[in-house]
Amino acid sequence: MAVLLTTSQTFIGRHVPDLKRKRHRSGEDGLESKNKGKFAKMTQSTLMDRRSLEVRRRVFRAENLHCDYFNHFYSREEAKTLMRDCEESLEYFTGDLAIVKLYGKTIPIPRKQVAHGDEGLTYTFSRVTVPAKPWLPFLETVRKRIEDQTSFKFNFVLINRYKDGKDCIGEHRDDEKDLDPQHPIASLSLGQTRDFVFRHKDSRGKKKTREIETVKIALEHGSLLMMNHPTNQYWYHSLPRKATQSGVRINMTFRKILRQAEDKN
Ligand SMILES: O=C(O)CCC(=O)C(=O)O
Repeated sequence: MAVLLTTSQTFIGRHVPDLKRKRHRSGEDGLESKNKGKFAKMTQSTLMDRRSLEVRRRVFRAENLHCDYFNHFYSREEAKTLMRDCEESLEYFTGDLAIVKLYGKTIPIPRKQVAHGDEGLTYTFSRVTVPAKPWLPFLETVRKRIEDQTSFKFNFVLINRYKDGKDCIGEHRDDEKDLDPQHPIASLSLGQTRDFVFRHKDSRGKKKTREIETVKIALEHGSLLMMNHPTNQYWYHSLPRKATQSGVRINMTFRKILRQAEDKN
C-alpha cells in the first residue's frame, strides 16, 4: 500500500476553492485563493475551533494519477440527511440492469446500482447499457453543490449501494467511450468508510510489466474524491470486499456522458 500525499490543506467555510482555477505550478491549491487573505491571520486553534466548518483537501499523486480528496465535503449531519434521502427515494435497477457480462457470462452485481441524469443519456459499461432515470430534486441539489465548488459540469450520476462489507466492485477503469475522457469523475461517499484501491495498468496480474505501488484511500462519510484526467486511463480502481464491515455505504459518481455519437469519435 502506498499513498503519495503531496499536500494537506485546511479550508474554512463551506466553499471549496475552485479546483480548476486555483491549481498552480507547485501542484498545491487553495490557500492562494481569496480565503488566504481572509484567514491567514487565524491561529491554528481558531481553525480547530471551527472544525464543523472545515473542509480538508488531500492531494493524491502518483505516475499519471491525479486525485483530490475532501473528507468533509458534506458535514456529518448533512451527509446523514443525504443518506436518508437515498434510502427513502432511490429505486435501484433490477433484472438485466443489475448484471455485468464478463467472459461471455452474465453475473449479478454484488451491490445495487441505479443511474440518474439528463434526458436520453445512457452509459454502457461491462457490456450493459444503463439508461438515466430523471434527476430527483435532492440529486440535483448535490450535483449543483459539486458543480459550484469544482466548476465542472456533470450530466449523469451512477449510484452504487453496498449493503455491507460483503458487497464490492471489482477492478475496472472508467474509460468507456461514452465518457468525456478529459473530464473528472466526482465521487461522493456516504455511510460506512471503505477502502478504495487504485492499481496501475502495468502492475496487474500475470501480464504485470512493472512494480508500481497501489494507492489506497479510505473514503469517509460525506467525502468527495475527484478523479482527474488522466487517472482513469492508467489506473484501475476497486472497492474490495471487507467482510468485517457491517454498515451500508452509498456512492455517487457524477460523470460527463458524451451525448452525440460523433462526440465519441
Ligand atoms: O463505490 C465506489 O466508491 C466506487 C464506484 C465505482 O468504482 C464506479 O462507480 O465506477
